[in-house]
Amino acid sequence: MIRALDAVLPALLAATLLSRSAFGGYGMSLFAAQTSPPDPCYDEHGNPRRCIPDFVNAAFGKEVRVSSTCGRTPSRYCVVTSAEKGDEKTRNCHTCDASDPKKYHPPAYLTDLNNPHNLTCWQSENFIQFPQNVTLNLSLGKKFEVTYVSLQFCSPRPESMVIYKSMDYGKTWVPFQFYSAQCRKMYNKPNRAAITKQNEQEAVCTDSHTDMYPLTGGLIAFSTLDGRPSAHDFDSSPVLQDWVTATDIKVTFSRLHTFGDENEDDSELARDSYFYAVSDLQVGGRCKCNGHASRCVKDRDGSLVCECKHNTAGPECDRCKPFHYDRPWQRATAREANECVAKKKCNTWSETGGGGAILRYIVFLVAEENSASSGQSERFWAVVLFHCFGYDT
Ligand SMILES: [Ca+2]
Repeated sequence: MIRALDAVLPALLAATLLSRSAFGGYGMSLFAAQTSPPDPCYDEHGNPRRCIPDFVNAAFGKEVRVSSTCGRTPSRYCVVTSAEKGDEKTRNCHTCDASDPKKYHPPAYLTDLNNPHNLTCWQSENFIQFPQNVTLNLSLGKKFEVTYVSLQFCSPRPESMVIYKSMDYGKTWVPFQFYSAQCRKMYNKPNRAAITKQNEQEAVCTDSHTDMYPLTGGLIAFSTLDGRPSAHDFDSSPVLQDWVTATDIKVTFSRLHTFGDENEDDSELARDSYFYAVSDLQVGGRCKCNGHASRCVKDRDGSLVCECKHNTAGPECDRCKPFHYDRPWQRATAREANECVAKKKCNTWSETGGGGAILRYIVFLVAEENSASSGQSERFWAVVLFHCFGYDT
């Protein structure tokens, strides 16, 4: 470390001297320009343009509420390790113990750092089989535009499962996607139904990714726009903009895959081999700001909100900020920022330089009204004054 610093320091010093001699007194402003990058919501001329927050895994580090986790009382579970179909099954048994960090499989392992060389798996209790289910519930804290939901399994993938979304913080849920080896029987849905312009906002069922193999490491990835006709014209499809919007994601594991041995003689061993285990739950998407913010930040209450630009306001920049109602709010598109604008009348006052004089006159009037203590007109002028100050800020 010290040796590295020895090598770096002279280089830094030389670079500093060089920049001073080359740029004279402008060394600091050059540095300042580097530390405050240009606002992506405005172009180089200061004109508003669409801006969007970075693409993130919105599940990362978040708490997932699950309906079942193994090891509340230490319990045996067994992993079937035959590599290929038709091979003789071998089972290796272990203990799940929620009080032992070496043997626990808590829900936090669903959204921790996913290191492929050291997988950490959440695991359910054994043999919670249909009609009982196991649910994973994730709150994103605000509206996101979700591109995909993915699960990487440590156990075999479920025989049947559903991904749901909520747009109202978990009050109501709609299905995003059904997965089942038997779509009709489990969910009364046709297998792999076509999505047309008429049903773009409908969840479909598929039997892909429902095979029992691989016994570990299988993936389920649901892409919200995949196969939906208006996806290529997302900007002008309110239906799909709505479809990808979610505040919460819920996954329901409906049915376990089994080898059909759970009712045989050694059923206990078999049943201890069937559970759901997931190493990584991801929700890929962007904080939803309707094209009017380039990032989301925590507000004073610790809630995630858009950092709204273009004279917009609200958690999703979904309305115009006060005194900027001259035209209706609109989502920004690639072509048009659709910024909110102040009412023209007051703009004109400011632009012509008359605003100041008029405001001074209003202040005078208000003062006079105050001294006259005429309640009604005093309120009226206060409103006008408030209005025009608002426009000027
Ligand atoms: Ca993990």
